[in-house]
Amino acid sequence: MNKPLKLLLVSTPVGPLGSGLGGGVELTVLNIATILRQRGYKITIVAPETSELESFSIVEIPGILQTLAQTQNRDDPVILSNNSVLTNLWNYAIKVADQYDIIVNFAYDWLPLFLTPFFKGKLIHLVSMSSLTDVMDQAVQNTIKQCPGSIAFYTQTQAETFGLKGGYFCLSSALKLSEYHFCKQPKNQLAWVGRISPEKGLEDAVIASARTGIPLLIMGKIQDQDYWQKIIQNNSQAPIEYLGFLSTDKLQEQLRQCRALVMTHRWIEAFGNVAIEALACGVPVISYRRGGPTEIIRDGVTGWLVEPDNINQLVNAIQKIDQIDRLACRQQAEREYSLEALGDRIEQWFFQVIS
Ligand code: HBI
Repeated sequence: MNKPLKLLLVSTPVGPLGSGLGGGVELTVLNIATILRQRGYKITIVAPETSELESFSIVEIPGILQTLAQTQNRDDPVILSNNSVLTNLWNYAIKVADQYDIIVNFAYDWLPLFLTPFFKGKLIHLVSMSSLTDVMDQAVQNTIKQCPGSIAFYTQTQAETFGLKGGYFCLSSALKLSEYHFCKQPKNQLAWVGRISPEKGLEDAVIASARTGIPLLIMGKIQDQDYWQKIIQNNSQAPIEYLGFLSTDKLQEQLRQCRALVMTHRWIEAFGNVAIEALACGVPVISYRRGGPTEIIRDGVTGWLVEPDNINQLVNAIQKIDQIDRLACRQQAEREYSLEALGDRIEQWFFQVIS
């Protein structure tokens, strides 16, 4: 590589980096920035004000946070409030675009997708969720038609929810394996990790915990307080413990001591970063056979995939979790989800786009 490429990473407008509001995409931005800086790229991150991301300096942009796409109806119009941080983020990107070789968008929003053709082939997108609204589906399809290869998804399953046949890239995901420590002998407890919001289906894991009598550690940001309160009221006997939204180190410290991670999502999870965090600690994953986790978990080898929304099958899988070899879980993470593997996939994508 002659001179190092200059990259601008434009973060999600739903919350500052480090707040947990951005869910899995916060970890994705950090991992991509980390591996590419290691490979000599010049990284600039632009994100809502008060964002923090380890040692990365961030261009902080003010404005009203964007409505969560997963709370919208399928036929909702595009929302762009006055002084929207999304608009402000992209006004900034337009202003500085000529200083960068590649601009990577992490927002699941109409505006950056619509702008793609005006950025002369240097604006590319990681779409962070499955299909949710007609207006986003249309924007994704148009962008791929006008600028083939400019969109990447985490998984094939996720891409298919947009009715796509090709013209896109699948990045999968990754994590810093050195931050996750293998645990051979767990305590008699289960883990549930994620944004506490209706699309994540926490109530099913709580009911499974009550039925098996195995304590359930719950970790993640409470995004929908009413939803959380309802779960507590409806399951007062369940042996659950809420540990809050934890840093990666504190999260893995708790997660590694669990017999399994339970994934009970209602929606088609685009990937499921929490699944590879569990595998990296040697924790098997029990998940609904829906979305990204179906491409991560080796059924019967590194966890169990069960019929979606079937709590009986969830309970059965929990009761046979000891059949899974915890070391095999860690080894899968090392093979498929290292930062190096992600770095290779990202560079493949970049070179496809640049050439
Ligand atoms: N909603 N409108 C919108 N834009 C985003 O970028 C967005 C979102 N909802 C959730 C989200 N991003 C992140 O939590 C992803 O990691 C899923």
